[in-house]
Amino acid sequence: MTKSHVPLIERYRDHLPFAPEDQIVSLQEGSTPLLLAPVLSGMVGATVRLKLEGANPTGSFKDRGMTCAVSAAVREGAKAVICASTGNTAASAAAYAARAGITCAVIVPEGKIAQGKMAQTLMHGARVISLAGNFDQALTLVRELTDTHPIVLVNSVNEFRIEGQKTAAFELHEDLHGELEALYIPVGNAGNITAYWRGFREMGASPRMLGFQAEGAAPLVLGHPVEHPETVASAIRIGNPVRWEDAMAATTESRGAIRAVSDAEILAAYRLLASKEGIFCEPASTASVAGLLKYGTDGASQVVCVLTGRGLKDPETAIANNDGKVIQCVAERGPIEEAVLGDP
Ligand code: AN7
Repeated sequence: MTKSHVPLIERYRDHLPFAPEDQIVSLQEGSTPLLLAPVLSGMVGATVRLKLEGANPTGSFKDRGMTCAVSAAVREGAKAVICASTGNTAASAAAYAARAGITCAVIVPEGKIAQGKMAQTLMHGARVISLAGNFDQALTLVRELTDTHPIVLVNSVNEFRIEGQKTAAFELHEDLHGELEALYIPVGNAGNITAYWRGFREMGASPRMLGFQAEGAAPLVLGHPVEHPETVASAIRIGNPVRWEDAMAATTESRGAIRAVSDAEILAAYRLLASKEGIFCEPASTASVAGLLKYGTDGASQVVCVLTGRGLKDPETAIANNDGKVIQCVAERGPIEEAVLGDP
């Protein structure tokens, strides 16, 4: 098997809390591409690479943690898992639960999760509860529920999630032979930045951890929870991150920072990546690139932006933020010629 065909837990078993005899639930996640970004590199004067986490089986980085969380749940004999989610955790939990043959419930903020994620979650057969409230309220409620019912919580408060997610740092460390100087990463609930830092530390590496929140949902930048978070990047519309302390420790220890980018900057990076680098990822992912373009590299020459989820997750935002017009045409030679070759 090539390494891309090895389940993440098998590839990194020495670093993960699973024994060889443990049955694992895998969709062959991890081992994602690391792609050079020539246009971005030219713009910032450094070698910029993109970690394409949307290449995971359900289209986001969540699968790394979910293979571990669901495998551990099954090992404990669990029959059900639950999460609160802005969409990607729900899609991933639903897929891994389906694969494991256990049930899954997800609580999502009403009207605030992208269509692709909703489609996935429903197709995998999860019970979807649309909450008249935001992500932070949903998470508080599932935590209460799992305190009193035998359902395993698979949000990133679950340590197995962080353990699985840290493998992305292992891959970067291997692929770049330890030369990475700075990591640009979107931050919502702050599980991912926590996990990368843990992974780098286990490899003896310490690149600067540069996290980016959307301006309207930037509690870690403001230093206090945001009661009504708002951003076009629905995946990171989170006002009170669970991994608050861990994220602050990661940035302090690595001499990094958590900073804010505006929705306009997120959308500009979203269009730039798709139209100039050929990479279509969802808006939350492009917070990392928006941060790179806004704040620069501060002297680092080898940097990586983590692109956490695919563009197809959120078709509505793509269609709504596009000036490329669709040209209507009758089925005749002359009008077609004009439509294809005429002035735009
Ligand atoms: C594409 O799915 O929180 O800082 O419930 O989907 O580890 O939370 C998603 C988060 C970045 C932020 N990019 O990661 C959820 C959820 C994408 C995401 C984040 C999310 P964390």
